[in-house]
Amino acid sequence: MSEQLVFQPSAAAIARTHVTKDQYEQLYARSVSDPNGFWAEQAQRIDWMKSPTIIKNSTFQYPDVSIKWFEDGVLNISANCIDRHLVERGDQVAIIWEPDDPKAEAEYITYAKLHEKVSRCANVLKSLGVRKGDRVTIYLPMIPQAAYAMLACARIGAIHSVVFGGFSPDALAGRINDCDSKVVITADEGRRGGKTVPLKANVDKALQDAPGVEKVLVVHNTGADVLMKGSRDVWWHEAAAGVEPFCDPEPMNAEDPLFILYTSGSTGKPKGVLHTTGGYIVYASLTHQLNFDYRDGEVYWCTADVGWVTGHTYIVYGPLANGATTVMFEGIPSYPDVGRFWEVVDKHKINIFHTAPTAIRALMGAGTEWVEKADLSSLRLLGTVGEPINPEAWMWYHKNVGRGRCEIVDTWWQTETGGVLISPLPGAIATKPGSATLPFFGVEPIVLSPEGRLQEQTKAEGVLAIKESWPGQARTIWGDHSRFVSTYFETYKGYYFTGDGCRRDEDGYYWITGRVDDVLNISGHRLGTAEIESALVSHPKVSEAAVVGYPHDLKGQGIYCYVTLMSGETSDEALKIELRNWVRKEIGPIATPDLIQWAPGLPKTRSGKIMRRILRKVAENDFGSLGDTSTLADPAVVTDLIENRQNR
Ligand code: 6R9
Repeated sequence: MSEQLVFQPSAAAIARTHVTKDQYEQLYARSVSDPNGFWAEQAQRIDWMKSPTIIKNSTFQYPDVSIKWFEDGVLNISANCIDRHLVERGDQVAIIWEPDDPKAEAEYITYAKLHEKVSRCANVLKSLGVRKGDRVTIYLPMIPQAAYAMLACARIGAIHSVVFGGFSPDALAGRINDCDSKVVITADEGRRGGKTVPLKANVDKALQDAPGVEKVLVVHNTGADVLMKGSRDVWWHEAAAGVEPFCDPEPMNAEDPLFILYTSGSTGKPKGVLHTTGGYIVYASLTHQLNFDYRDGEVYWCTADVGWVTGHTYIVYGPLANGATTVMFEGIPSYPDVGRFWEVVDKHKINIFHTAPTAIRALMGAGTEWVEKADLSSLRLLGTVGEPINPEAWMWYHKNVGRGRCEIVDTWWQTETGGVLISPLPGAIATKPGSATLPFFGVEPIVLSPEGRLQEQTKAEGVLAIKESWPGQARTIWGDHSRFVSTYFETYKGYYFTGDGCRRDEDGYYWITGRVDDVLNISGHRLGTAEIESALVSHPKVSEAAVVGYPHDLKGQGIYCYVTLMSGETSDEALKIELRNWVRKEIGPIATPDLIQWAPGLPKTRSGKIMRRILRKVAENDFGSLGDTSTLADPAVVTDLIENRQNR
């Protein structure tokens, strides 16, 4: 599809926009030339207990990287997301909860109710011994208690670490131990797509390897019979009934930690990305308002899970800071049928709908009759996030879901960036299918050659880096600042390196081409090849494994595993199934291998390094251009790999 396809903002979008095209250009120029002035003004959208006088104090200078914003400001995020709305919109719905089962009752939680629920949870956490600065792991399904728990932590100054409910007990234990959580919040079970997920049983298993946990707070969700361990396990509803329905928000310094979120990197175990208070909430609320052109009274639905950063910033913190009505959906797009998203849009009269390209591609494959059946006239704007969107999926979304009327907002960002960095502002920026378009205020993207040369001409291709700090950015990796510095600031000194490749076209538009490191993006979920490899080699029959991504029609990328077995083991279908299940058990279902190839040997350099470039090419079926193979220790290995490739 042509890059020349350009969609100008609709007249309706122009008429209502918070930011016009001219204002975007002027404000953008100001935001980068005078960050202190620009962000001092933007900070006023937040209620501060003490206003900040120092705005930006950040340097990307290697190795002394230090990121601080609003550092003498004092505030509480829970008060900003709840209390300050009570006078004007106590009776307005803050959260609409749509259950997995369409026949079950939806819940409408007003800001007044949210205040009570969060306060009670905060008091329960205090009664369990949680103090400011303590870590609390949240392992919950998409139920309102997930938002209550996050906000309750923020209210008392505890640092939450939300772990996606699809992760295995092992993965959960690793994350609990890494940040030393004393308290875990979970549910008896979760529900998803008509199935149940044994969350409490998973926690029980995880805690065998996480002895530091003292208390487990359990939501009574499905009513399943679960084991409650005497002094350790506490029912949420019982504890909440016994505490006061109000709790003073703790004064927090702008740079006090708000949350840790584990995400995959190219090497080693997942990193605990740390976000702090002031800069994060200013950035989350501003980007939520401007990227979606959010107005009071609109119903906004982001289909992400709170276990990912999108759920943090664009289901909970950004929308609630703006006094929005935000939808939490417990289910999946295909249950009970592939019309579910559109039914929910119709049912709750959604104005702004935000989802991932992988969901769009899957629903596109299901045919247009599902979309046509529903009344989608409430929709005004459609967002996408999580991975590059192919122009075909963009066009399908625009034509069939948006019926040609809705702005499409492709938002590029990362767990580490806290909020959107590149995205069209509706009503201001023309869109091109497949491009995330232009940077947000204060964001200075640059394109570097892989060797690190700055590409100064507008039209350029290379790796994407960011020149200067913005308020929403992660401050460090929990317990490992040197890993933070080496991961993001060492390869291209003086810049934040995103790990993504990109093109910049003649209009300065950014086209993200995907990761250039060993991070996979499977249906919008981030996974490190190293994590999957280490799960595979922990199986007693596996001697070596190398994992790469390959193009996958629905998932964007699929997981391709090359596995070398211990000598004497039989390479058969039964073992492939066993290994697939093994990885699911070790990490979780999202990491299930798509293709496994038995590899008697892996292509290695003479110094023993696996040549992943070759493995990627074979997995992509592109072995005509393997590049330089002269450093291979044993070239015959490659012939075998090509003959036995799985992705034909
Ligand atoms: C928010 C989120 C980050 C990685 C990122 C990039 C990919 C996200 C994208 C996109 C192209 C978009 N990504 N949004 N690629 N266009 N609109 O997804 O965070 O889970 O940390 O993933 O996802 O590769 O580097 P996270």
